[in-house]
Amino acid sequence: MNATTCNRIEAVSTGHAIGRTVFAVMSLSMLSLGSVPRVAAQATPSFQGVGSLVPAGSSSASAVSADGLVVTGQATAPSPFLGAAVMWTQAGGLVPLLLEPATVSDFGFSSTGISADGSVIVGIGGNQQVPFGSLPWRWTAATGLETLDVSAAGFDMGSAFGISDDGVFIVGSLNDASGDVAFRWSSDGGFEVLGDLPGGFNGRQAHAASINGSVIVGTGNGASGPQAFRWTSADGLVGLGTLPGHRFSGANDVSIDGRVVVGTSSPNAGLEAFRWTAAGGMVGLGDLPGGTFVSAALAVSANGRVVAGGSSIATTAADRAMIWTPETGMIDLQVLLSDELGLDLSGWNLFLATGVSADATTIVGVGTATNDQGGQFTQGWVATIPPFPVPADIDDDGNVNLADVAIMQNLFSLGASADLDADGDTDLADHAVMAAELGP
Ligand SMILES: [Ca+2]
Ligand SMILES: [Ca+2]
Ligand SMILES: [Ca+2]
Repeated sequence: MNATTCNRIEAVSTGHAIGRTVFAVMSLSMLSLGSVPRVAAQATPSFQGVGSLVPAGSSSASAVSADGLVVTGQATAPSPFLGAAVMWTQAGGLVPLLLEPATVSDFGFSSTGISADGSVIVGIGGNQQVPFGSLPWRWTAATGLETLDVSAAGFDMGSAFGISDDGVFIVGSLNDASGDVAFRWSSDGGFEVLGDLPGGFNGRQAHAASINGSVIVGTGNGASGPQAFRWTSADGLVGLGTLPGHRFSGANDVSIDGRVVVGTSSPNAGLEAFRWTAAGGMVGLGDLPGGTFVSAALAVSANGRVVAGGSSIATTAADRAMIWTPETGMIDLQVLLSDELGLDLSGWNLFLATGVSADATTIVGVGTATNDQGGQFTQGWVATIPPFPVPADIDDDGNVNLADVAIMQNLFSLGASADLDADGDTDLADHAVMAAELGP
């Protein structure tokens, strides 16, 4: 929302005609934006494995573009390579992303993040340059896979864990004998070290960034150990604490507007997924029935309302992919896909959801599939589901008011879902719903 719109909304924030007036303001503002185009959600639910690069090879999916059409991950690579980062599309299938000229890799390459438009992929790689460690890398169609020059920042090794939606800022950690620092990197600005929380030991990692890299989340050093942080240039690293009674936490993803952070919190052993907002603090997301009490949040939709990860149903580990929304709580994704949406998942066990598209109608992850010989092998997968409705009370504070309007308008301007009528797009009809909820 621009300042003018903001002021106008504040100026009409009292009185009987609030809903109608705000709606009028929003409508004008939206028309001036030219109705940000959004790729409509795939109408038909679907599920498929991403396959493998070599016979009987394994694969995994780690992230997906905003429109759900480009998936990245890693896979067993053709000899002499061990593991390759991969890109998957419906038309192109699984394609390896390799250093050019290709170099035999001692440890393999894996991807961790993808820009909103799918044009930039980042990850972690080891090769003969770094025989005992890893380097952050960046891939585009134009440049191929290139490692970032960590020596320019005075370090030996590093890892890229994520990228801003606009593809400009890569985030991760830089490592040397003295420990790790969290960084953000851009081609214009190079490496920028993000600092640390007060106290603690080494181990700082930036894991994800908001749309333009202005908010970065990850794991820093609290006085009692690893702690989730949220970084802005104005405030630096700010610790997000832990769930009550816990000691450790880590943040794994952030909404497009930087408002919602998800991750895991831990007492000592075990984990619980959390969702954090400035207003509500850190809230535990629970656990799927069965097994032990274990859950982890790895990804969040652009609007911060759909969380993806894993939880335990039978063992002591996260052995089943889950998604969570404020309205539904934690859902067993395999049950949703097979029992409720009627998809054929025979032979599959989905054990982790690792990424979601902007509107969370595409979900990617890792599971085990059964091959022709009846053996189990690890494989990445892509599922599409209908959109979850977004309530007018977007910030879940129990009231529909101008704070929700502001969030909705900001999400809309950023191209994220504020799909209040759950028809797969965000447009004036959704703003009409909001206006009606605001009341006369
Ligand atoms: Ca459980
Ligand atoms: Ca609200
Ligand atoms: Ca809609």
